[in-house]
Amino acid sequence: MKKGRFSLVLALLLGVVLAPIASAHTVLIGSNPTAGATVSQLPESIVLKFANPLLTLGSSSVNRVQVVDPMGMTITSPDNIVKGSILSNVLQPSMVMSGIYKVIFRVAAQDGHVLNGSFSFNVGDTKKVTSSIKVPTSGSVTFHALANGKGVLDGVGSPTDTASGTFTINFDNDTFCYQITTTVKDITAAHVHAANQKNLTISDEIFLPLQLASVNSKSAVCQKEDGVSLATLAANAKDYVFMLHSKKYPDGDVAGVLKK
Ligand SMILES: [Cu+2]
Repeated sequence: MKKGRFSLVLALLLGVVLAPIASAHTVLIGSNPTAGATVSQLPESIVLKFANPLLTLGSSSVNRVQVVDPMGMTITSPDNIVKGSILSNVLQPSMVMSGIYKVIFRVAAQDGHVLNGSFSFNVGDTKKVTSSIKVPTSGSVTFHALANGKGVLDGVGSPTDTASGTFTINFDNDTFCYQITTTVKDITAAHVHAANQKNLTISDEIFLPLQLASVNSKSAVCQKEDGVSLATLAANAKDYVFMLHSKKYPDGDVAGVLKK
């Protein structure tokens, strides 16, 4: 093969291989509210703008955005609206509070490439926000929790089961380590949920998933989490519960508030 022709073939091959990769990565180029912004009021909707048009498959939702309020409650609606490169969702907060709101999104570009991402914005006065958004860069904090069936919303959990857990947030490496001891049998899932003690509600949304390997194990299990989530949990631990779900009590067998 002549050199010129070889280059042409090579260029064609590279073109075929590289072109999809180059165009596959769509990126978030803007949002309202913008990432890290402090806004005085919660807007009526969250709007994300991407570099490329998003994939739509009829009415099925492949593009999603979720906004989680400072209590860990999801306030986005089930309807994700896509118009070209813009994804939006109308916010439906049951109550508006100041603090850190987390935005989590998952979108697909038209070639099917999936982009996951998250960011936070703050609602409230700047002073308050700077103190609440501060993520420690070192140190650790440990919480203990005793869980029982009465801790589950409306006390519908097990009348006899109990559990205790030790939870350590380590800001040196943004890890969440925990160990759970319990009498609960056939555990199906373990989570940390946001709990509003005032209204006695527990969010269905999982704030942090817990690994079942931590249950009745001899050593703690650790997982990496983002600093904002850990700082939120550390600052408002009493507003969070750990919950064990079982085959017998799928909506919650036992739950208990995190205490220092
Ligand atoms: Cu749960």
